[in-house]
Amino acid sequence: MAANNTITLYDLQVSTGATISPFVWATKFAVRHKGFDLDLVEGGFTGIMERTGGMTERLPAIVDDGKWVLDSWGIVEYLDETYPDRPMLIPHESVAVLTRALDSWFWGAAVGPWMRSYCGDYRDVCYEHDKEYVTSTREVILGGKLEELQLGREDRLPAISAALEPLRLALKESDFLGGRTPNYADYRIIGGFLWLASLAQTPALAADDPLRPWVERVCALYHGLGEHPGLFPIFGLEPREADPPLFMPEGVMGGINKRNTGPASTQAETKFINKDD
Ligand SMILES: N[C@@H](CCC(=O)N[C@@H](CS)C(=O)NCC(=O)O)C(=O)O
Repeated sequence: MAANNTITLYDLQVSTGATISPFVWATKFAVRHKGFDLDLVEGGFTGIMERTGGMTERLPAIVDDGKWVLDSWGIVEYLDETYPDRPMLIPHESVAVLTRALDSWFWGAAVGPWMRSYCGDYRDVCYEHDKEYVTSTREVILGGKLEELQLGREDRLPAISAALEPLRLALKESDFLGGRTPNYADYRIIGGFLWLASLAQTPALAADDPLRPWVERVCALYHGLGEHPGLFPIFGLEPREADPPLFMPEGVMGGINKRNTGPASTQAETKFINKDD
């Protein structure tokens, strides 16, 4: 049992003091969801091995009453297995399956493309002593000079915003991805938004993006866990004339949101299919 109801978490921060790692963000929320207090061990990208006494070169890692647990997903499994009497992060096995799918889609649709649009900012916001390491490793991963790769991002950001429609649709009728209350799916996805907010020098999403209330709702949890003063605004992208819509207007939604309530509800669609205008 966590001593003093507190779990130690190794953080991964930038020069503003904000957490950068999406996995660490998700883990911060996960620990608080279980009702534990956080004891943060601060630090940046270099020196993780030294800080953790050789336990890991990747973060997050937690220490619960002397027990080390590595990996964000491993930590969630550990917390639910060890503390089943506290609120569950994965309240049903289907949440694990669907969260894996959602997370994978979100990285492909948003986090990856945002990384290529903000990789210079990512390096610039790091601690001075981390910049050389972050530049050399990320230039290998991304295959180019960071400041060159992010050039022209204003042409790419609208399409990344538009690609988030499945998330907007999921949250249209629900306060959280967990339904009436949040679960690990919310924390996993907010991790990506907070990662962006830790570094973005220009907004990525429209000020009136329908996702904004959910982002703000999750960030406000646990006494404003996601409202660190070092974060930058991610809402406020101004669409240019030739840009595609940053999000779909109300009513233009398919899939589960388009309910068949009888022939009257499908009349317009049937006319369209039969081309009889
Ligand atoms: N599968 C791991 C991934 C953790 C990971 O890649 N963390 C990154 C930060 S986002 C890290 O520690 N990077 C250290 C480095 O780049 O040297 C998890 O989910 O915890």
